[in-house]
Amino acid sequence: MATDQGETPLSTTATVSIVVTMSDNAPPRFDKQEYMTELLENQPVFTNVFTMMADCRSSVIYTIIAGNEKDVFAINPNSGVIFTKKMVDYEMDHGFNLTIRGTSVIHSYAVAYLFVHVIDANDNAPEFVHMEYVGNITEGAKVGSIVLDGKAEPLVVKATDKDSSLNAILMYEIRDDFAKKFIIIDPNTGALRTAVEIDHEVISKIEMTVEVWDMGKPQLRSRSPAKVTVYINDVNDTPPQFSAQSYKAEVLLPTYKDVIVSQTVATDADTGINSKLQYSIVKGNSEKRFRISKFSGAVYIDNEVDIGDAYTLTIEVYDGVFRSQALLNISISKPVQHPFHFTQEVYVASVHENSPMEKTLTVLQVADRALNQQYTFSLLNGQGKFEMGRTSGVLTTTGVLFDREEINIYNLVVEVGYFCSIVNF
Ligand SMILES: [Ca+2]
Ligand SMILES: [Ca+2]
Ligand SMILES: [Ca+2]
Ligand SMILES: [Ca+2]
Repeated sequence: MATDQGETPLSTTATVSIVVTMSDNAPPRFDKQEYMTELLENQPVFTNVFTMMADCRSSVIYTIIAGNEKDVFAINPNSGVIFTKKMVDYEMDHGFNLTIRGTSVIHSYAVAYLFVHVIDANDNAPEFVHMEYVGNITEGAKVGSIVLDGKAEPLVVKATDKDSSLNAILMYEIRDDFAKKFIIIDPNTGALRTAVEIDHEVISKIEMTVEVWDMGKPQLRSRSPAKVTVYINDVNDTPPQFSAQSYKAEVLLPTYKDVIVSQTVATDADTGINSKLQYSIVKGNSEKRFRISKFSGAVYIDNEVDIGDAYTLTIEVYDGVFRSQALLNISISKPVQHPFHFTQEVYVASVHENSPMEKTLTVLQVADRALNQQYTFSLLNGQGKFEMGRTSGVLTTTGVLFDREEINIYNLVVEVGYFCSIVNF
């Protein structure tokens, strides 16, 4: 109450601090409901993972009550330290969700959760899906063309890595310097492309080994490299070529049908069907004196009756796309008088049809045989069914069957020549 005397009322304040303490009966209490920690894979057993702590007036006994089905972890019941009992493999388990219970002496308890993230280590080397890859590319394909597999899909060299993220990011590399000039591998995808235009006639296949690395630390590479073969498919881009621009042949009279006149030869740098050649006479054979074997290029007499003195044939070779030509100059000449002749002008022999035996038919001989002269006999027609001993003059069959109904008489022409052997005394 205020008075005139200016009395000041006496008063004071007091602060009461109330400390709320845990009751002896209160259950243990974790400061969080959920905890999180990390554990690198492959750590030795007894590695400490985390320490669980719950407040309690009394001592607390810790136990793992769930999430430890694989028996990987143990907890020290008194300290709450969680440690490993087994090595952890990230490739098997990415994490564990443990439930921990803290129990007081009077059996009141609290529960908290610990999530253990397992961290990947680079403990797996990459491995190729296949050890061998085969691809192909067409010759002349422009730079950067994709190498294809047998199904005409892009050829991709592929490896896998059981790890994760950087530990499983792969880099491919061609090991051979020679192959690298022709083929480039995409380091990230393993797809193959051409580095240059490739000519089948120069190189028809490229073999290489490919290695793969991961990007982990330390970097691991596959235990063995993959083998890659790239075939360069041929294109018919090369014309056939005769061995000469013109050929010369001499035919001695008398001559007969099927006597060989000349053998023309052409080659083609392509392969397979692109070098399969066909020969024909395109000019100079209006009298049909000659014929050419379509596939061998051999030119034969076809009609010798009243044959002229000289012919110039244009021979053509064709590979399905390109044609090339050569000339064949044939001179028909009367035989010069030789100082020797056969013992007979005509030899006659017979052979049984359908006999597969090689049979000696007759022996041709030279009259006026001079000393030191070697004679050589050659059969001018009938090749295939008959053979002539080059120096013996023995005419035999080859064992190819004869059919009397097909042909019942063969006229064979044999030429004889000689060379002198020099004898020194
Ligand atoms: Ca790993
Ligand atoms: Ca790895
Ligand atoms: Ca070619
Ligand atoms: Ca060709």
